[in-house]
Amino acid sequence: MKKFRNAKVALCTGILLAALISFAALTGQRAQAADQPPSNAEVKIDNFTFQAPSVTIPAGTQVTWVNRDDMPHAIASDDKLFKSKALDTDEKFSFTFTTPGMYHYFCSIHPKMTGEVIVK
Ligand SMILES: [Cu+2]
Repeated sequence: MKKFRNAKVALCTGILLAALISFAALTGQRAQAADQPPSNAEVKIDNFTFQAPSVTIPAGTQVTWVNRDDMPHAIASDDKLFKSKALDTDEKFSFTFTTPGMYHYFCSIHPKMTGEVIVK
């Protein structure tokens, strides 16, 4: 009987702990969201060019490339930080830049197409 009660107490403590942890996690997420609103930037690929060819963003920004051409294109960074598959018309590829620096990239199908992302 005593054993049973101990198990019950342990179960209750466990549930309480789990609830506390999820509450803390939720509160933490909300605080972070308030401090850093999600920022996004878009680079269109049209007529064999990246528009704009140079974008300047704060660290933590997600850049999304959208292929508006009727030809497939693929995004690859010079330093192999990111690489997309071949994007067909209207397909997208996203990458979040967390570290300040200059990031050069090109189209791996048409290497003459180049662009850069400057992260502040
Ligand atoms: Cu291309």
